[in-house]
Amino acid sequence: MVLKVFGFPTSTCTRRVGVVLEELNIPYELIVVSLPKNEQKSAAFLEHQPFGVVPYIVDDDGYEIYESRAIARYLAAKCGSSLLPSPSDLHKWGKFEQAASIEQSNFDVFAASIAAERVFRPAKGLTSDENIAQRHTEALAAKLDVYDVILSRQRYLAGDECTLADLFHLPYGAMITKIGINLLEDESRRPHVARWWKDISSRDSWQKVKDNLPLTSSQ
Ligand SMILES: N[C@@H](CCC(=O)N[C@@H](CS)C(=O)NCC(=O)O)C(=O)O
Repeated sequence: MVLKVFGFPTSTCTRRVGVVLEELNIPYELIVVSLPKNEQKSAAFLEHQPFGVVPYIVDDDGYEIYESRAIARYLAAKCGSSLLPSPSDLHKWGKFEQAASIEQSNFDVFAASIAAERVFRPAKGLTSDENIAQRHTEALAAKLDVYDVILSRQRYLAGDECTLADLFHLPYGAMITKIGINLLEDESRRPHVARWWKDISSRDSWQKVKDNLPLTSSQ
């Protein structure tokens, strides 16, 4: 049985899993759960993901897991990939966990909120709060100033090797960039962030899933 991803092709969290599947060359099939039709709130879906959000995966041996970052860690651990340092290399693993935590506390919280106000709410015909979008854009800019200092000393967020912590930024980073928020590509203000963003966003894995997750993998 091929690994199945239950998600939505353009969903940021589904593509967070997609980019990791592509990095690891794991064949997969996308089973579309329609967000516009609210299928993620159906009783059948809630049996697998009780919070009613995509994605979850069913691995080739029937094992199920949800939460995009947990799925990514599970898959990288299964493959023994260097994208996830092993706890046996304690110092490297610690820096990876630090970087993964930085992404959730200092990036995702703001970028997801900007996307909610500027992309998701308008798409659903809901009014958005421009003050929140503005405030969170300013907050994210300040956090990325700190990223620039970190990335002036090392190539990636956890050290000199790319890890899942870098890849976790791709879906929301690409979304805010696409709507014209020039925080990641501004070479004059944040040259090291711009170098890092260009590096991770040009990876083949991301190029394959950046617009949507295909129904089946290309391997
Ligand atoms: N922390 C979860 C978040 C999942 C999530 O928020 N998924 C969104 C799509 S990116 C969703 O299903 N939204 C529909 C809804 O909230 O009903 C993860 O990373 O998997």
